[in-house]
Amino acid sequence: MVVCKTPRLLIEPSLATGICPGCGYGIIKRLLAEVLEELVIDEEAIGVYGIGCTGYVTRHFDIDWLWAQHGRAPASATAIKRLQPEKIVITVQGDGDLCAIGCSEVIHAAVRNEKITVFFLNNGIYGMTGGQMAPTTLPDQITTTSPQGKSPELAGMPMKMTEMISVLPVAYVARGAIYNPAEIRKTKGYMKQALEAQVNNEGFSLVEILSPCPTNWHMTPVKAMERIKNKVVPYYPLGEMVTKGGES
Ligand SMILES: Cc1ncc(C[n+]2csc(CCOP(=O)(O)OP(=O)(O)O)c2C)c(N)n1
Ligand SMILES: [Mg+2]
Repeated sequence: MVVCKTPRLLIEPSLATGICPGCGYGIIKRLLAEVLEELVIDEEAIGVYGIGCTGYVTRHFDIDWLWAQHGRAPASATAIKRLQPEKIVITVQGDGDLCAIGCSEVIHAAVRNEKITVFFLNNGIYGMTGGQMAPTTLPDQITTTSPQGKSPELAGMPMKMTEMISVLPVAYVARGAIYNPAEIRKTKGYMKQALEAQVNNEGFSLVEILSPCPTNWHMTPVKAMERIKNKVVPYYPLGEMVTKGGES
């Protein structure tokens, strides 16, 4: 018999998650709780989160959380980690938060090789505010601010923040997805490695996770998962980009 224990950190009643049906953030939340507990760092963890639906990841998640305005989570996390180096400091940020409105903060935290771990939840859209175009929106994707489809000529190609960070002197960088059990398992492995980099004092780590937003993509949850595999991954390839401070 497989025993599937709910992580101790997740204390919410099942109906109070806040997320839409089929949103990937529930899976990511579960993975985050599992990795913190499996690495036995759940007592030391402090989280900083941005504006947007990523806030739902923190709901009834039993660690201390600080809410930072758009994109400023890496700056706040820097302060917390420098003041309390024994803590494990993470950020949970959306693509609008991390790539658009607060774009510079994550880059400079990476340039400084701060010993923090960034979890970058990329659903290719401003989820919470009703599905506006983000720098991560794919060409031709219809959003509320690109009703004819995103024009690369006017708005650029999808921004590859994770690749940009991977050329900096950082400890660990990877991109995962959660569209099937095998990818969920791999993503969990990346999250673990990123946190281990911080435990071992190696420096900055980041894991981007491609996540579905069926509500704003106007798709069923199943179709949204298929879209990630067939449409999003070709732009955003999966895998590790930096391990052990650039040895990969
Ligand atoms: C300083 C500030 N600017 C803008 C907003 C409006 N706002 C709230 S959530 C959001 C979009 C967030 O998108 P993303 O980071 O991708 O998160 P998601 O909801 O998709 O998880 C915006 C623009 C705000 N709340 N605060
Ligand atoms: Mg988003």
